[in-house]
Amino acid sequence: MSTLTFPHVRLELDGAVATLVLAHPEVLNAISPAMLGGLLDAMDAVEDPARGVRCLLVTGEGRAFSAGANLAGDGPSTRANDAGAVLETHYHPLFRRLRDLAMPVVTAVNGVAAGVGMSLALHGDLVLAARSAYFLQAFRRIGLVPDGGVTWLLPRLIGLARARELSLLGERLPAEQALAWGMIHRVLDDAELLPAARSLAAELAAGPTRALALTRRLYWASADHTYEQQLDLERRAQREAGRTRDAQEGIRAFLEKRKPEFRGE
Ligand code: T3D
Repeated sequence: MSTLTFPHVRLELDGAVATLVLAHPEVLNAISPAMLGGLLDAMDAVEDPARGVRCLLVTGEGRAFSAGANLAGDGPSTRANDAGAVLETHYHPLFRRLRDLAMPVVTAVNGVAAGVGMSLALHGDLVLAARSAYFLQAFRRIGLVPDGGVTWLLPRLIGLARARELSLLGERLPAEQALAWGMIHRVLDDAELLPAARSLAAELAAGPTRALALTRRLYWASADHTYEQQLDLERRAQREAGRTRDAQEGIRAFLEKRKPEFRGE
């Protein structure tokens, strides 16, 4: 395993799994412009083909996933003239890269995920949470609006009524309730979270990466598409997937009654 360090971010590379750790525990991994720079640089490493990463796992150091935007220093309180500017310059490029990443993304929510930290957590294809974790639409508590794509994601995950309620009231949503609402995928005992997330990430990393990347692209697109558009996109994606070496290997392995060995090619 090797580790790359960036401002308030650590990238742990273990085989085909990259674990992106938000690493500013003194402020519950609140996201500052410096951390955002670190995250974007870490994404360059994740996407570097030479590193062979086939699954990204995102988690936080210490007792939080992330408390959202860092309200100290050069946080939104000191950008009163345009608290939205940093969205355009930093957050949106990061979230678009996560959306377009050519591999599955797992998020392991190890504690509070508040504000834009909750938005980040929900960008996982699979969201795992510790039993003690909770989600918080903290924005309204400081007079800001939900951001980081969460007003697009939340209604699609849990329905408009629940999304509105979470954002307007700013009440804690415990992990178990988030699971019951279908917002996240698994809740684990706190000590089990990281081992379970790593094991799931390793399983995904050993999968047919190009087909998995196309699959996540299909689901991201589906929310804005008609049925006919989606049929067309599926057809084009299937043509691409069918040409991969992994598809040939998958079919051959099925016929030979053995486990396929996918290489992400
Ligand atoms: O321009 C832009 O950036 C626009 C983008 C905005 C997007 C957003 O995300 S807005 C929402 C920002 N986040 C919040 O409003 C949440 C603020 N934090 C909290 O409400 C609480 O900390 C939590 C409910 C998340 C956790 O509470 P608790 O009691 O477990 O911990 P704590 O004692 O409040 O926090 C521990 C430390 O972390 C504390 O520092 P200290 O006293 O030990 O020196 C606290 O100040 C610090 N901390 C927590 N959250 C933030 C933070 N420091 C800076 N920014 C934070 N967001």
